[in-house]
Amino acid sequence: MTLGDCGGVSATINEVKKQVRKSLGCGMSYFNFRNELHLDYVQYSGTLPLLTSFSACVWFQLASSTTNEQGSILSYCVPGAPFCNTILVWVENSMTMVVYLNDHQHRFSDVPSMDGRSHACIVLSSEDMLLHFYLNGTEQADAVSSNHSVPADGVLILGQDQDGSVDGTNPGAPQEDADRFYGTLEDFHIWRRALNPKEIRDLHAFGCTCPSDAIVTFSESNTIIHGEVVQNWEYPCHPNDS
Ligand SMILES: [Ca+2]
Repeated sequence: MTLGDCGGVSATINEVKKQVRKSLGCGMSYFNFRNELHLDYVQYSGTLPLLTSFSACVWFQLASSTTNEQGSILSYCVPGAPFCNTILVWVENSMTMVVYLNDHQHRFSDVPSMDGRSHACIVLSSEDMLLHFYLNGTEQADAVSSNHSVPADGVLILGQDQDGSVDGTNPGAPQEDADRFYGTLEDFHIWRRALNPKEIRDLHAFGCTCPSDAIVTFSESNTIIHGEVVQNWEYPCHPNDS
């Protein structure tokens, strides 16, 4: 077998893996935020509908840092909204995740360490009016959410917040290095409903199987890379192997 053949076989295997994964409902994406700069972030070019329930899930790994580990996993800015972090999922440190929803802060602290490769889901449910935080397949905490309506047509970004756009007139314009995410994000998805506990357990346990009705899945065609974020669209299936 020649080297060229090896490359061909490898490409075919990757294509098969891609197709298998797609058939299981899991688009694959991998982003490595290597720099601690506001210039590095990932933007979704698609649009989102009005959300009264949603689930946002991602695998993440914080890069080791001598200073701190804080940073924005995702932000969603609706033009005209005050402070323009209509949704913000923020790692404060390896034991604390903070979620802003319509500018209301929900703090989930004293959770098991998020130092290793971890799987997080933020679930807003219009049935119980709660915001739920799951880590590695298990619900850690919930919080009462007073405002359950997330407006449509915002700007979705991974790796930075958007409160640099104070009045929402310039969404998608991160400005602060301190708010960057430093590490890797894999397989980010949003569903327009509250996933049930078993679905989230399975997401964590079987990394390649996803409920097929996600409304946001990053792909090469809907992703705008800013700065030097490394992207990989053929990242292998990674179930709970950290
Ligand atoms: Ca900011």
